[in-house]
Amino acid sequence: MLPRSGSRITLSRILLVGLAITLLFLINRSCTEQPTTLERVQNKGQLVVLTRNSPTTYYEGPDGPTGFEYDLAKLFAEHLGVNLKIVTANTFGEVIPRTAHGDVHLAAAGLTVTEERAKRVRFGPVYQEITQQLVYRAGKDPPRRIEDVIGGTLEVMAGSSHVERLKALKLELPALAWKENTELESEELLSLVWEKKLDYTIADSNEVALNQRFYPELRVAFDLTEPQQLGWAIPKSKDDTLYNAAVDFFNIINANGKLKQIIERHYGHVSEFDYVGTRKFMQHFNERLPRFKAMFMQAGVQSGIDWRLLAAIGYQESHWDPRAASPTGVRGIMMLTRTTAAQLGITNRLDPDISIRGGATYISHIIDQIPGRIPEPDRTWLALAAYNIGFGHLEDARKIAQQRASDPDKWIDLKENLPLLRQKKWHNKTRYGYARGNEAVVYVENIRSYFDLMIWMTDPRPPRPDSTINELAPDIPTILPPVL
Ligand code: BLG
Repeated sequence: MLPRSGSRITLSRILLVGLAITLLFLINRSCTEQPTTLERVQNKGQLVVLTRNSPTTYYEGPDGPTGFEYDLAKLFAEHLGVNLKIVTANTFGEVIPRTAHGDVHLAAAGLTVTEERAKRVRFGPVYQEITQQLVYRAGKDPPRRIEDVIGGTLEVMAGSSHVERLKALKLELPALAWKENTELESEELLSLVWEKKLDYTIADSNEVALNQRFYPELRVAFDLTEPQQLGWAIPKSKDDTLYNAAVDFFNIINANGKLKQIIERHYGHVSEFDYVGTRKFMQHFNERLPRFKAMFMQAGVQSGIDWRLLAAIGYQESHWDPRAASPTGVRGIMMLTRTTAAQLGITNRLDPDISIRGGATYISHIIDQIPGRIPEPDRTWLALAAYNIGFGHLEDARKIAQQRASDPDKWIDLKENLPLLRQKKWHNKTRYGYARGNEAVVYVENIRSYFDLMIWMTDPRPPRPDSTINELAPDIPTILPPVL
């Protein structure tokens, strides 16, 4: 008997083990049949990216949506062969929780990689280095150390890496106090400092640099951190597919120079800018431009060029002074040379309307001469350099670029090569010879900055929400419904 019951037990054991194996096999099969995150993105044809609406990330530009993070995310979507769907966070504090919750595929929002955040999300490759900066308004005693801000008002974005930094500083300096604003973006906090409604704020160096052009009296007291890195945040998961695709993508755009180009597009003209110049620009915008605005708009319609770009050229040329004249006989609001004026059939260069229309026609002719394969905005930056230095010299600089194995179709590369037209070693080999190529670079970079300012001053900006200050910002804001 015993042996028989023993064999029954063995049999049922075998059956059980067999059943378990079958079950495991089925579970495993159903697991492997689940599409990966990357497959889901590709099947749906859509990459959903969370960002912030700010000048360093994503905003509506003159030609549609733009911004550093937007351009980067758009390129990633193209790399994956899918469309980009942008979702904007209402508050900065939402970004990490919504990403961690898996509401979106990734967040590209100017996020500093921090230890705290890395506990909740997975960071992709880093792409930009920033420092956190303490900002005040000129006219106040500049704080020299963090202790100096005690007693003043200091406000930072809730949920930001700036809060993390302040918390660390507070361990050493218990009297340090600040308010965490759940409503306002960095840009808006910077504007409050500028409006003297706030003594100090903390912002990332890239944000400060961009905003100093709009709020020229903003000053950096000191850096609060060593250089930190920005990276995309990806929901944590065992599935590595999207993360790996992002790693591949950054390897590619690092190697082919695309990342450098996007950085140049958004920040290239910023560091050169002179803040006294911005102040003057704003004064002239109010006092001088109104007389010529309709003329620029009309010329814009006729030439198909954004009137604000034409106004930016006019400002760089003459500070909107219709009687401007150079010692070599270049004249008028758009500073046409005698030869250019003759080519355009213009006899009175001092008439602002005639000068503006002439300048607009001339620049649109140059844009048409730039090889068709060169896309915007480089096309316009190259044309502007030619407006100033002459098409022949621009071509010379492009040939030099080619000889030096840099790209003659990219403004970022021409910026390096135009100044060589001053050096004998280079210009004696060119067709048109010596030219002040370095001035043409400053010329174009200034126009880029004036154009940004024109857009900023003329676009109706969304009303700023009331400064709702939350002393104890909740760590995790309410999770919004997922958008995936
Ligand atoms: C530009 C002309 C180009 C010309 C270059 O000079 O003027 N642009 C216009 O007239 C709009 O046509 O190119 S060329 O035709 O191929 O020779 C080079 O000659 C004007 C520049 C010169 C500059 N501002 C527009 O940017 C200027 O005012 N220079 C003053 C020099 S100085 O202070 O008198 O020495």
